[in-house]
Amino acid sequence: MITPRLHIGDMNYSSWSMRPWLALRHGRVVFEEVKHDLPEVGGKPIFGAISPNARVPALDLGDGVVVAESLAICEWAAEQQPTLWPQDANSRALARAAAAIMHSGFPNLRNDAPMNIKRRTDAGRMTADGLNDAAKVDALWSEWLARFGGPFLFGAWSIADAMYAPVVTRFVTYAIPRSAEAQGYIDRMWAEPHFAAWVKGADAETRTLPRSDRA
Ligand SMILES: N[C@@H](CCC(=O)N[C@@H](CS)C(=O)NCC(=O)O)C(=O)O
Repeated sequence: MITPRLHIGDMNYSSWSMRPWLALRHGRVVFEEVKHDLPEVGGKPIFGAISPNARVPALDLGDGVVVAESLAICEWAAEQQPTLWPQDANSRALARAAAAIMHSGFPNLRNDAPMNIKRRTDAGRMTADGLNDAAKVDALWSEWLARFGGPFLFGAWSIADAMYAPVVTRFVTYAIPRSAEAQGYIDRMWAEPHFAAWVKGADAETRTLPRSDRA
């Protein structure tokens, strides 16, 4: 088997890339990382030569097998390292639902507050719908942390945390109001070594995307 190759976008901006990168790192999967510049103008996926959905992330397993979609790549990582999901079946089902809720949800938060790890601004630029999405995320985090006792959403770190990691950065970038429970979770995520390694990678980048930095 060749070493799996994960195609990602700029670490400062590519929220979908961050998720499987974290899952692979937490799963101790050896992989190569290939970074691509996200386009200046969004909305026109340009990575057709890399992935079937013309987007990053994509995981190239060799022999023409290219896995698209962040959640599918996370699931591949969990096949290599099953502890990436909770071991109890009911907890695992809830964690999978949490990951799916993030993958398909919170469009207003995503539109209003694109991931930009290095930026610090305020929530004044966000719409009421975007702030409402953020409040829903906060309520879900608080519910899961109370139910599973932390330190991460479902107890031990899981793919659910990978899926919400970019949202953690958005709360910080845009100074989004949050509960004490959410603040504790943000602090623990930020201190976690693989999350910190991604942030360090973002900090080292010099490229800027005006559509995110000036908006
Ligand atoms: N549903 C996809 C979304 C992937 C996605 O939208 N990726 C963005 C970068 S974060 C992208 O490739 N954009 C390409 C473009 O805008 O041309 C997933 O979960 O992986």
